[in-house]
Amino acid sequence: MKLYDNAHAPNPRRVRMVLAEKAIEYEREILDLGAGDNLTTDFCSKNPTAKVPVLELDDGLCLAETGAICRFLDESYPQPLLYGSGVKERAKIDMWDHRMELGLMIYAAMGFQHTSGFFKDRMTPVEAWGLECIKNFHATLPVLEAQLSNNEWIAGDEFTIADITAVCAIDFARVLKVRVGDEYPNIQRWHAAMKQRPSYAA
Ligand SMILES: N[C@@H](CCC(=O)N[C@@H](CS)C(=O)NCC(=O)O)C(=O)O
Repeated sequence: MKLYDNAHAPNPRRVRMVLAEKAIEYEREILDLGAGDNLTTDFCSKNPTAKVPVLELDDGLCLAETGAICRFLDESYPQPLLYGSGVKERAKIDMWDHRMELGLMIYAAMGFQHTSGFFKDRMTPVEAWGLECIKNFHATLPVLEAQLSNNEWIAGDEFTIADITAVCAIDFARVLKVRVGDEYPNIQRWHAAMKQRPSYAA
């Protein structure tokens, strides 16, 4: 399988971390997003929304949307299981993964796109919206802090996909000068644990 990737973007990193957790071998093609490598006809035939990541399987099927790719990998390579087992556990993991995606990842991405102008050749940045997104990102941190004050990992006792989604969003938010300060000791404790995992370097 082949991953269409970018080293700085947070969503492809989620997929790389899942691949690393499961020790899956894959080919990698790095796209320069600033130069518009993702806007070519060839790449858009793999993903009509012109975004990375895309995972191209050996039979030619191209999967896009990070959550769909990660779930596909989890079901195809269940060791270690990142989306849980059993109806309730899976729902709880999904709930936290969605909270991390909607409350951190999307706001970090929108904050970046609308305040940096990095993609102004292909979108209209609205700075006020970008600043609002950064505010909303900050508003999710107390929710995460409370959860981690009672749980080792975001969805409970086990490391899951929600931890991967959250760490990719939080690390990416550094570009917005967002730091997880001392008012969030449990997020700091969790982040230090994330750094210990070999997949963190993916
Ligand atoms: N909903 C998509 C979002 C993917 C996405 O926003 N990818 C960004 C990098 S993290 C991208 O390719 N941006 C290039 C562009 O907007 O031109 C997913 O979950 O995979």
